[in-house]
Amino acid sequence: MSNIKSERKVVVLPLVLERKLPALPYLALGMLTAYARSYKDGVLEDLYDINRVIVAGHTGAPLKTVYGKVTESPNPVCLFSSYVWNHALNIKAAKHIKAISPGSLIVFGGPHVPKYQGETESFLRENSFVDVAVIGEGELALAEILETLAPTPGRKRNLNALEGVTGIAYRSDGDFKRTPERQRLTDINVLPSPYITGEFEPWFEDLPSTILETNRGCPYGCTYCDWGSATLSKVTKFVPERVVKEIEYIAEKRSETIFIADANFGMLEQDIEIAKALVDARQRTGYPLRVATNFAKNGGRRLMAVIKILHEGGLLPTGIIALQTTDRDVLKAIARDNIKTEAYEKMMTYFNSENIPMASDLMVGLPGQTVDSFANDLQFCFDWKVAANANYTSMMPNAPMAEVSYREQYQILATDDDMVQSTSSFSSEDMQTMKLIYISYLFHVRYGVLKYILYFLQIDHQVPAIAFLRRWLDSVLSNDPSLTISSRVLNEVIQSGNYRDWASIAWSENANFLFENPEAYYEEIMRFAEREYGIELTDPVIRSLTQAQQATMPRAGRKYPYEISLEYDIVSYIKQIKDVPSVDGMNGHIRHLAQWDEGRLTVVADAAQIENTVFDEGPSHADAWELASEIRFY
Ligand code: B12
Ligand code: SF4
Repeated sequence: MSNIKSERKVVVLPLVLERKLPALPYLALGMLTAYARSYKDGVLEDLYDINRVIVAGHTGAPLKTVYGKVTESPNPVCLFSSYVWNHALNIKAAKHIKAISPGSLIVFGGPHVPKYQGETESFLRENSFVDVAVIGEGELALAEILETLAPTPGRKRNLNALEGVTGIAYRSDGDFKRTPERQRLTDINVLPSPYITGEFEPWFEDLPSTILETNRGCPYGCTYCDWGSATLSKVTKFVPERVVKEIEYIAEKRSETIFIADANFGMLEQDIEIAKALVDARQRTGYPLRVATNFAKNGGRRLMAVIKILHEGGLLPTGIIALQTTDRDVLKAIARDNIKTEAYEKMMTYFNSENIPMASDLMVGLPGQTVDSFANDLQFCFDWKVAANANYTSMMPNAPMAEVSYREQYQILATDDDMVQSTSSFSSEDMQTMKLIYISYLFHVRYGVLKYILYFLQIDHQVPAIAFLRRWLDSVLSNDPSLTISSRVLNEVIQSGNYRDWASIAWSENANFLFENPEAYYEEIMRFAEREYGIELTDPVIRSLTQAQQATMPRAGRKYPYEISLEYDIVSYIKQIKDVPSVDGMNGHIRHLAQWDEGRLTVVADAAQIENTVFDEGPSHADAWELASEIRFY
């Protein structure tokens, strides 16, 4: 039956479906289609019409356009790349596609496709419209799938033919088949760059952020990590010439942020060359504006060089340290005890000497964790002047943490949306307490509402900041009558936002009572400190702290630059803190606030920050609620 229909190539549709996201999970699909085109000198292009990556949803074409493409192509191959944030959307769309095009071949891949024995089968059983699930690295697997299922005139696709393709699971005669595990590529340079080959060409311009892959693999094997087969493995690298070309392409397309996908950027010698290429691109084209990545965890020479190059080139406003926790028992439980906290300390000391503000990721909900260990992690970040950014632990399907034996060992219970709720070391009530401590930290330290007062209390009066916040929380929760403003702060500002899952806080006019008169709150806080810790603060000290602290907060109607005179020179006082990598134990080596002469403080702000005191952004590593001044250090 050699009619027109049989001569038509089968259409391959790589679909990126998105809601309202700052970035798109597009890179994987581009890697797949670029390789499929080049496979065996283009043999697949004779058989298939491989589309460029299609974006649909919020910023792309409406979903119905995609569905239209599906129905106008006989038996298309639809590719879905699944991550935790788009999996549900992919599933919904795939189900619809199968309904309107029963002859379509639905192929799922990506880190959210479960790899564990039994789980992959359940995934296929629950989602009867998925034909093939690819586990792990996908380029070769997809090319082989397409080759094996090459359209034959007059014959229906026969999935049984897929038994020779490793690393997949598929539906076969009403049952499921799983083929042996696929070994990762030893030389990833056989993979063409999807940027250079134009896989994203129709829409790739002015993207807020772009992903750059310079190597694959990670020598560590943290149990919560869902990087599937890439962890605990040898690192394979792309040659720098290729990466440099990609950087040039991305910069020409004016992408603001380049997110380097490596697990440990700064670990390899070639990373220095890549960092220089990024700075060079910025100088020539004005882009990217910044670089974000997971830095190497060894604190080594190459890492320092990379940080210096990126920072001096204006690309690294904040150094990010993937701390997660400093607790030895927790590190052991999550198999991360081969990453030493001392190496982080080395890194932070370096960041400090280069004057680069620091942020760190922490995790809430790890096995082995307790309320105290989490509080210690926050205290560690406070001491090292690092803005802590806590993420709640979720059970990613391919993380070692999802294995039944591990879950049993640590008695891990998760919510319906896979967020860890309790383990053998903490109860679900403890989890709520950790969230509350974190969100109080976020408001008072990260956003700066009490930041300088807390540093002062810790350094001049040995009141550890996180212990103070915990005592404040306990007292407010037990209705301490002296904490009337604090009670409103906790109930009407801190707890009013959506802090349940993603540790975010936002406020609007509901916080006016506080920001119209922060002085009253500071007075209450300092009286509370005096009473609880038996310390005495003089009026000039209270006045200097209050004035400096409130000056760094936005205030509606104020003119900038805003300059104030202070009874004590707080700028010189804080400079001492700025100069040391960690404030831990600096009490004996500091000139206390009350020992300084008079001083001045100048605060600057842009127009947007002076309009009101509403804060409606979720936290990121570089959020900036506190205004810029000589005292700000993160
Ligand atoms: C860039 C990145 C981000 C960026 C942008 C993400 C985006 N929207 O594109 C940002 C910083 C926003 C981000 C945020 C988060 N991320 Co992230 N991120 C990454 C990172 C570093 C790179 C992703 C990438 O493009 N890799 C390169 C591609 C080529 O590799 P790949 O994705 O693995 O794809 C290969 C295979 O999986 C397979 N494959 C993939 N799709 C398909 C499809 C088909 C049809 C086939 C056949 C094969 C296939 O073949 C590909 C090529 O070999 C990965 C880690 C990593 N290096 O992969 C984490 C990763 C994807 N992120 C992860 C997580 C958990 C998050 C967060 C939830 C973290 C947090 N706690 O806040 C957030 C949530 C984001 C959100 N929007 O809600 C997890 C995802 C786990 C999961 N099950 O989905 C990863 C794997 C990290 C990890 N180690 O756990 N992330
Ligand atoms: S969390 Fe980071 S260091 Fe740990 S295994 Fe995953 S990629 Fe590697």
